[in-house]
Amino acid sequence: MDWGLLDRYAKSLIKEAGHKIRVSFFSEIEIDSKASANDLVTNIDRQVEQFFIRKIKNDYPDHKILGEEGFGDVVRTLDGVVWLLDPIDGTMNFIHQKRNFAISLGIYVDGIGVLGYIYDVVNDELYHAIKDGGAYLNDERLPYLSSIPLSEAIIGLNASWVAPNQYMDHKKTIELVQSCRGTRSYGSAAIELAYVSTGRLNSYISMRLSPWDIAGGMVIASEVGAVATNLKGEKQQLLGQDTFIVAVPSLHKDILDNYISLKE
Ligand code: 2AM
Ligand code: CA
Repeated sequence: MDWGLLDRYAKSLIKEAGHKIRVSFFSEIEIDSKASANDLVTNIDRQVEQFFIRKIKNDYPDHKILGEEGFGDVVRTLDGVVWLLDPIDGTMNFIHQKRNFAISLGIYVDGIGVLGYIYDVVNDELYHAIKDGGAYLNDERLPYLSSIPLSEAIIGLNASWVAPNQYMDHKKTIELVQSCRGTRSYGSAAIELAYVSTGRLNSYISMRLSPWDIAGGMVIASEVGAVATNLKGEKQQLLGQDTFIVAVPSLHKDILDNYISLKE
């Protein structure tokens, strides 16, 4: 496989999809809800996913595609080449704010992340990485992250995890909030992974993410020295929903050891 060629191909699809999304701002967007009233999807999420799938099926017919909106393949294993795609990560932001959303894409080979992309469409900022080849914002190489104590760290965290919730002891999360320098919540896992990779955030934590939310960002984060696992400290399975944390190793360990208590 010519990874450089596949990288250029993936970038060209992402840029074209980003253009389609920007154009969509000039027409009315159709909004539906999925599993719950606040789990939103639009005709644009669907159209962009279908655009990727049409192209990839034509140009790389033996690749599999796991897409959030379900137009891709039924993917039960990560054997072979698998594209993990979220056409719009942060759909609620897309609808309400027209910013703070991204196209999120990871290309995995036999379960290993080889290419990763996060495209902040509105700011025309493309984060990408090739395994063992470094991470980039547009064409600028992102520096390796330095370690940082929790007392100086800014953590990406949704307020839902500080309120009583079904996944974790929220009193520990309150302690985390009180022990770090500050918290932020952007509403797009992909954007938050990009921010951790550039050092704008030092960690990002979520109780419930899907493979397409994080697959691309994990390749990027790994190239700048961050570790991404679930909140038990285990490797992400990337075949179903899971908890999630990304941070440089010392901060990752401190948060998991001292501030996370999962409910069984
Ligand atoms: P989405 O916009 O593609 O749905 C918001 O906090 C982040 O969590 C976004 O990346 C969002 O992705 C994701 N998210 C929201 N609801 C989710 C759910 N029910 N399961 C998994 N991920 C979800
Ligand atoms: Ca989405």
